[in-house]
Amino acid sequence: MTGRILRVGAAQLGPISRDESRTQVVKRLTTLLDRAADRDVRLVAFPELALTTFFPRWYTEDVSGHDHYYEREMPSAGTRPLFEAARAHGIGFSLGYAELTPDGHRYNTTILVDERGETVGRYRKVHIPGHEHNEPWRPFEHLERRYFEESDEGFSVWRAFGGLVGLATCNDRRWPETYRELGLQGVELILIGYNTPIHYAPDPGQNPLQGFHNHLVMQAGAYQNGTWVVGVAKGGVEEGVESLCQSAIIAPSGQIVAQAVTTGDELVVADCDLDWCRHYKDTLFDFDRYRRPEMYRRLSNQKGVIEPN
Ligand code: ING
Repeated sequence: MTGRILRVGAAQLGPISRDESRTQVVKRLTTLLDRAADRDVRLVAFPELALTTFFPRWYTEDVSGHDHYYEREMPSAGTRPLFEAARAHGIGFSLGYAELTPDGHRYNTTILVDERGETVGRYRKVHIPGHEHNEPWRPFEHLERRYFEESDEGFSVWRAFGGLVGLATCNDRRWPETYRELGLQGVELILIGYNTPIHYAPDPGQNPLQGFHNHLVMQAGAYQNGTWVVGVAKGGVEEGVESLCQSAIIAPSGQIVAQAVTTGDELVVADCDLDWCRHYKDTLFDFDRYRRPEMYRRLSNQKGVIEPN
């Protein structure tokens, strides 16, 4: 490869228990950063909600019942050691966490931090899956729609690490709109953290397909937009809930070039040639030449299905 090579690490996390402290978790994150430094990695992607257990699996009467899982400032005393370790190594990172804003808004947030330890981007999750109210019939809940607001800030791409980097989170990866919104900004690398339970209560028939669907959507998104995609899990059996791992680094061709082989803390590394994107952006997916937005009016004007009469 002769282009702009960016060595990327997907820092997969195994389970985080409900009472694991920020200090204990940050120690795990800095250990993965140390491993990344040993392998000359320049950018590390951490999962969604990487500082705590996936707390939306439990219902609380008062929405503020989980507020101790949120960050009111970033970095904070508990997370500053992560920023300091990254800066010391000269490594950038993305980090997913629960954000509680000073005016009381709750978001499922991911930040992009450069090699100097400066936050260069922030993304708040757009597609919030699951349900809003207590559904005790489930073996575990998926109350993201109770504990996080849908972001109205949309999808952004930042110039960083010698390329064009975008962020998305978990359920976002299942929606083609996510990748195209980033693709129309020229994105060359999309970092996506996820927490995905294997059991899908509304349709358990999907359970054996979780791994297939996980890679399917990210490989499609990569190929159809000529971009690298890094999917990084927090998985394993977390508080009794089996969650998908299979973190993967996917090339603009849609090929998986590296993937996790464990269900624990694991660093998956690949050399991402950002110039590889041009092979697709300048040919098959030359958007300016081939797209027909005047034919796609439904895509941005219609929410649900409207069938013909
Ligand atoms: N998790 C899940 C995801 O989209 C989910 C929600 C679980 C969807 C299982 C389908 C099956 O991967 C988050 N956090 O969005």
